[in-house]
Amino acid sequence: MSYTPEPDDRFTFGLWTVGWQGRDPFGDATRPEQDPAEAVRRLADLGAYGVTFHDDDLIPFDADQTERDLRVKRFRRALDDTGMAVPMATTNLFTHPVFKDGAFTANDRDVRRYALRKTIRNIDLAVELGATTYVAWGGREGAESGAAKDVRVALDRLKEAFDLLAHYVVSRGYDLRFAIEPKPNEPRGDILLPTVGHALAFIERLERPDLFGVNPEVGHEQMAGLNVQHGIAQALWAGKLFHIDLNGQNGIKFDQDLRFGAGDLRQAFWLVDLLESGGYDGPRHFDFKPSRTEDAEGVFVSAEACMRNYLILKEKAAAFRADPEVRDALQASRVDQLAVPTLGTMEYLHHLLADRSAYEDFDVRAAAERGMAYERLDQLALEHLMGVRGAAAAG
Ligand SMILES: [Mn+2]
Repeated sequence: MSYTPEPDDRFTFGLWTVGWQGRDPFGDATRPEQDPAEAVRRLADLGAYGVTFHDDDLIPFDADQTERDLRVKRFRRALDDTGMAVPMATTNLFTHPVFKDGAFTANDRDVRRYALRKTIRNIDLAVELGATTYVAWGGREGAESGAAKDVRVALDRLKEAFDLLAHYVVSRGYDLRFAIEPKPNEPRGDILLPTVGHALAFIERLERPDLFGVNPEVGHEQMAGLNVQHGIAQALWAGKLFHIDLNGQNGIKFDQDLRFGAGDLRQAFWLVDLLESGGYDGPRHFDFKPSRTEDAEGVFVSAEACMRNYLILKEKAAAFRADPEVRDALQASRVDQLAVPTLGTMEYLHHLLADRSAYEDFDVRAAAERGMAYERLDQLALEHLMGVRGAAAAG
């Protein structure tokens, strides 16, 4: 296998990823500004399927209508020339100082009204360009101190904003769903809806929960010390994995946004295994920051590596699943037995209560003595990942 991406692999990149100039809290930009149309062409050459954007990635915040039209036209021409898609778009509600206390949950009401209008304006453009998913990352929706934000009231305002946006999309007849992106902190000290679990619970309180899912980011879950595979499995289980942000992170520290495959490689392996077998059919979207040590060419080396690493892990996961020894190990660990309902068909609670073999006559000691044989199973996975097994199984 050559690990060369093709549009059918559905790899997408945010314009802000390869376009990141390397500005961080301690240093200036290390790379020149990038033309979005050029980014589209370069990514298409590498075999990507599409790009995604924040309004401000494409059109400068203070552009007038003429400049706006010109920029959109240039971008659209690049899309048409390359056949690249725009499956998702989002709003920048965090860079401009007006959003320093948040957007939909800013204490200032006029800021909240402005944020809604800015979002709706970009929803129109997103739909025009063919997007069917609209991501909402509330990086500034949070606080640094306890008295600054009444969180219950802030959640009322967040619900109000999402209910209004859903109403807008339905009233315009748009084929567009929202994907809420959780993050525990950064840039705010603490951000609202910090994990996939918080977001899933919030969605059920909205007027149109069917229009809302999640956009988990690998690194954001790992910043909270969580198992990203577990979070994404629960989103899939809830039918809410509308989109995904793939990148890399090394444990609980600042948001590293490493290329996919860097950081926690074992979690990346299990994540690809899950995405490829768990019924996710959306884009494989990369949201990373090419290290600011790289020049304009290094950015695309990094982008290409994201796709390559995904394809390598996809092959490794398939080889793991096809390995006869793994199948034996899975059986020895009784992994298949978890799929058997705990009560039989036509068995009810009163049967369980009357079943002496379930309790009175149950050999607790013997059951406690059974080993689960997970170490052998996990070692097989690790050996596939390390490349010392699997050539035969894959070939
Ligand atoms: Mn991130």
